[in-house]
Amino acid sequence: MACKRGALIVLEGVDKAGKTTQCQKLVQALRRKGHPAEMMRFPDRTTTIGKMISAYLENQSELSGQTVHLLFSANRWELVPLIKKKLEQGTTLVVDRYAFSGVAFTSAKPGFSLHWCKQPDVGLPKPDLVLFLQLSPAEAALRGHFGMERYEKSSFQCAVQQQFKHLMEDETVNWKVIDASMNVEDVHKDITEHSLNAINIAQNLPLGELWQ
Ligand code: FDM
Repeated sequence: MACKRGALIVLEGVDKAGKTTQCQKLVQALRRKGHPAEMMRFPDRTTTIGKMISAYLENQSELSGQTVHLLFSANRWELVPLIKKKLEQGTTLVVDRYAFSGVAFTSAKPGFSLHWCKQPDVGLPKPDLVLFLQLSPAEAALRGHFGMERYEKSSFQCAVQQQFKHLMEDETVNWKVIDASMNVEDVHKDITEHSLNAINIAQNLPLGELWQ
């Protein structure tokens, strides 16, 4: 008998919300409970496309908004065969950022519609659960200064937060909003509960396609 598939779980949120820490803690907790789990992150800066994205983010290269948007999307598409293989083998994937960051960040730039931004990612493996770590810009600012990368400015992050709000109106995606202002352990507990539930449901369902 074929094994039950793993779940595709995505963590999204603005900078400083604690996504990376929570992804790592979730993978460890799932493994302890006997669920094979692995972490992935986007952008994946290790591939050729990822290196172009990384140079852009570090202000070492200039690309048009359209170009970098398509590179971010291509960086996801190049990993789709691996994502599908892992899920089919029964491994749950915990993903730090996905197409939602792609759309929220580009559509926060002047002249980019949500509709245009979504198109390149239509048909990607659809997450079984998207956890949005909610943190107000004021609380994010209390967690320290932004780094030196291109998008790490509070005015831009506010615009990104607005775009995430629009994306969360889409009920075809299983969004769960998590209050990221709680302490690390309470956030972790919430996230783990939602994830275990999603793993249970996903094992009996086929993997969906995003935004179609
Ligand atoms: N980002 C991330 C995008 O603009 N589009 C995308 O598709 C993705 C996945 O890249 F500012 C932005 C979000 C962030 C930057 O992300 C790098 P990390 O998580 O800081 O590496």
